[in-house]
Amino acid sequence: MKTIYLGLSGDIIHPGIINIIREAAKHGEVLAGLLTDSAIAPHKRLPYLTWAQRLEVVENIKGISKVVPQEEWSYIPNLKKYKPDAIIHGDDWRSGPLSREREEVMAVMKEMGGVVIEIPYTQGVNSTALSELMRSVGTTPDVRLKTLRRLIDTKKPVRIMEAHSGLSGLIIENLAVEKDDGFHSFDGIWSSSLTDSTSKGKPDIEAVDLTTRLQDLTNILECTTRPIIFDGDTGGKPEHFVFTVRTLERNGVSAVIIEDKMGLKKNSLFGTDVNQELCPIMDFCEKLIAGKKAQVTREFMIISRLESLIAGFPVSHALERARAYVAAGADGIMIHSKEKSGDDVREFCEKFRAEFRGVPLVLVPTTYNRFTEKELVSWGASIIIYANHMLRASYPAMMRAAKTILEKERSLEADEFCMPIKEILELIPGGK
Ligand code: SPV
Ligand code: MG
Repeated sequence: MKTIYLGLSGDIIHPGIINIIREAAKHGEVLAGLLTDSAIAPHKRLPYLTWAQRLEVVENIKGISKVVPQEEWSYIPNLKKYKPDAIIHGDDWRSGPLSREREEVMAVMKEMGGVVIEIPYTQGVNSTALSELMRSVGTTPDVRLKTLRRLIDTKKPVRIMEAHSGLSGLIIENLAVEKDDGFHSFDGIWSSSLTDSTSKGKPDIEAVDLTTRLQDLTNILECTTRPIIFDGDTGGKPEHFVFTVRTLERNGVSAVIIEDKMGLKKNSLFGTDVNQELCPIMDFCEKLIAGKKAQVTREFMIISRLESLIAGFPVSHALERARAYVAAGADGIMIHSKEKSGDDVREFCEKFRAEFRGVPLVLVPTTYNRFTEKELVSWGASIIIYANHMLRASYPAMMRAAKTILEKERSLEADEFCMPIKEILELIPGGK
């Protein structure tokens, strides 16, 4: 009996996949290579189902004889390991980003004396289109909340972008850019105190009223499915923070980041005139412990944000606090700095990673923005937050259109800076 290899994600099973399995089974025993989350995550959206759930589905499909993990996006390592007589694939990989992979597979199979079976792609149904449809249906708080931990376990970096409105949330949800290694998109959303308050024309001081922050967050929750990291400012008093944790969890937020400042918080990126006092270590730990005790799910994350470097203290000061916060139960550490060189953050990352290999480390490279994601990951970053770019991009665009109208005393010339009405109507599902 011949062995026919079929690589699949098994997340959304549709007639096109059943057709490939049926065709494969005609040639021999079907060996399914089930892609792991970490094989998929850098190239495509994380599957809706976990690997174990997908395994249970795929194992029970008629025509599949055996399932093995495919740990890489590329088929090659598994082809070399299992040496099947043939690999089967839809003929859609002849063009587009998979065509290079196809060539490599062809070469390897030839070398091993095997064959490549291509079958006509089933028109009108494919996983990507179905996935988009599922996204338009939405998600549940439970599924959304758990996604961040899955992403941290499978992808480096987890790429987070700020949203301050439903519209900015929609861009983050839907935008994908095709690169050599697949599609790049944002993995999740940063609910920023700075951009939330700025979009309302207010200063970025402490979130005195969580209710107002949550109203805006609701707009984002309603039209997106990606995980959310909430900027919790200082978290307030422990007695208040426990309610914040529960409220965020109930809404399906994956993580809250609280900063170790004290008193009336001001934005960390302000000039040097800000003499922000830091919270005593023990008091901050007490707040963390209260928050961790209050959470209902296992997956919700409380991340501690170190303000030592912002307040002018050395890396050793930040490290001492990081140790205390991790010991108190922090699920991750965010190190913040406004130093352009990035030297202080880099030093912190390297020293932190030497002590804590597995603790998620969050960076916000607003000022040290010349470093690429790959470079920041090499320092030890797990999550990268682009904290304010959607808001900062929108303001000059609005300004330009408004100025043009004032200058020309009509709106004709402003049209070139504006999205056509037709497109804006089509942007929102059901908006026409
Ligand atoms: C925010 O986005 O509100 C933040 C990050 O807290 S920063 O503005 O860089 O302090
Ligand atoms: Mg903030």
